Amino acid sequence: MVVGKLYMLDLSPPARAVLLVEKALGIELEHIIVDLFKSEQNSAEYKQLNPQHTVPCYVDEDGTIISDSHAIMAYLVGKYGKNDSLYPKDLAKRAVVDQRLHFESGNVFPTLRVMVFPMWTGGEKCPTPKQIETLNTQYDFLNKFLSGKPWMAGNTVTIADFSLISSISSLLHMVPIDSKYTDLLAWVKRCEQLPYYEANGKGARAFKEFVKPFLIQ
Ligand SMILES: N[C@@H](CCC(=O)N[C@@H](CS)C(=O)NCC(=O)O)C(=O)O
Repeated sequence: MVVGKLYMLDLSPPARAVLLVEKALGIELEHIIVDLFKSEQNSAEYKQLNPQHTVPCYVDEDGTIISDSHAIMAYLVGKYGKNDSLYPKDLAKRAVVDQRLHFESGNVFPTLRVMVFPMWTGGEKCPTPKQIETLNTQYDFLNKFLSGKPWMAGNTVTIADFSLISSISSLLHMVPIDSKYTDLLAWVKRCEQLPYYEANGKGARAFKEFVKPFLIQ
């Protein structure tokens, strides 16, 4: 049974994070493609749903409208999860997940956006030395967040992993992860082995092809 509508595009990392939650929860969402190449996100109709004109945006069966992947993921787990393991109710555990989510939202995704937006709109090449430096600092933080644990917030997979793998599996095609970040590289492989990983994998491969012509060799 379809429980809501997801406005999305496979190429978009935050949209893919929600696709991972959909599969992990075993729910079904109606996928409505918003073609960013045709600027469909700027239509009056879409801006009515999401004035920020970004994907993903979610419309629940009860009419609730939510934009921003992090908010959508938390909502879906709260409403449709059989338990709270993907987004724990325990305050201390939740705070760790939230910190990782905010790190994605405030640090990692903006790094991706700064590289992709000029490429998208003006055909600019990337990554610049500064962008490489910024991203390596973020890889370093993520490696430290893991510090030997299997998942970003500890021993259990959470929505923090879905959020971060959606952007990291895209960024690593622009700035490869150095072999010294062993925990981070092992985490990427672990994510790829999730039974529902293809929800992100398909779009991540499309992203790789999209950025290829714009990479500074
Ligand atoms: N923090 C937001 C980022 C959403 C976002 O910026 N999406 C991009 C695609 S990856 C977009 O829709 N850009 C179109 C625009 O800004 O007009 C989220 O997690 O949902």
